Amino acid sequence: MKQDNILLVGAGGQIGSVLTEALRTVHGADHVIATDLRPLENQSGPSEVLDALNGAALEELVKKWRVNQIYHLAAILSATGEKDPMWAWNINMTSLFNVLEVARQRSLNKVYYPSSIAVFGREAAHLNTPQYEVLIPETVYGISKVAGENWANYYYRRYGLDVRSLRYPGIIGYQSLPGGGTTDYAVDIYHYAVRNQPFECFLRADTALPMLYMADAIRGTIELMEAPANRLSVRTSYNLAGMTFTPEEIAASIRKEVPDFKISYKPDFRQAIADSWPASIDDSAARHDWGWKPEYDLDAMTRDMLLHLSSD
Ligand code: NAD
Ligand code: AKB
Repeated sequence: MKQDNILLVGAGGQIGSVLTEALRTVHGADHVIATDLRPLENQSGPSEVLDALNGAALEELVKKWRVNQIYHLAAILSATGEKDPMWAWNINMTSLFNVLEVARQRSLNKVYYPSSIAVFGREAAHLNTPQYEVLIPETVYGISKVAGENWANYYYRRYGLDVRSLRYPGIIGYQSLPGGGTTDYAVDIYHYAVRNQPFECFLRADTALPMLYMADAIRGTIELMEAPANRLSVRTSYNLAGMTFTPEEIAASIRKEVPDFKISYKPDFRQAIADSWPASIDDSAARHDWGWKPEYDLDAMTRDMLLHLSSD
């Protein structure tokens, strides 16, 4: 069997840094090339500097490393994107087109492109949001993800390019810090808890959002990418669920381990973004097609987060 050479774009981010190491374990460290805007430190395999807006530079790296799969993780997330919508749109779309075009022109095997629960807006069902639902997002980030999912589907149908995608909920992990999203509070809160500091939450106490532990997100991503192509019925992006909780519920879960933990609430502009997103999503298509099943619930995640952050 031909050895895969995998290039990650945006490998220095919250998910990319963890996914890079997981892919190196599966495919061999020398066959996973991590790239980002700035030099990446503490790498166990090759890394390069790449601005994904530069399609020629991306193609050079694909040739240099004989790449046959790209994981495209670079994006401007929901909260940062609202500060400069045209800049965010340009980065999210131009980088995607550069990845899709080099993959098409050089006949790469597979492309991974994460989407988000940000594709949904207030018109979508708030609870158990279906796979096929009206998509009227209210952030430039969500608009770019709806467009991106449709371009993924277009490249699959028109050119036969094997693009695969998951609509991640908010991802929570101890290994890395989040990069400008609306769900970031659910990572930050654990860092305050292990330092015994009170936490001020930028969302209201009762704001329920879909979330997923990093270990599940990484396993799900690799399982999707390894699934036989003929099992995949969704070529836009699969809904992926793990758990749902509010800020007051995650604080209560932390209090089971850190009884004195204190939280206060000061909602800002991110509240409106969160209010436009579902509280929970239906991932039965992912479960049916390629066997998706999350392992962590809120309390299991809290124990694991606090264990790892306390030992740092
Ligand atoms: P992040 O912001 O932590 O990391 C993104 C990385 O992309 C950063 O390291 C950044 O330097 C890099 N980047 C930005 N512009 C670039 C460019 N022009 N060229 C090359 N690299 C560039 O994001 P993340 O949380 O790791 O998310 C990864 C992907 O997963 C994104 O597409 C995001 O939309 C998606 N996603 C993430 C979450 C989550 O909760 N983290 C949820 C849903 C979807
Ligand atoms: C964000 O909050 O922007 C991301 C996401 C859910 O896409 N974490």
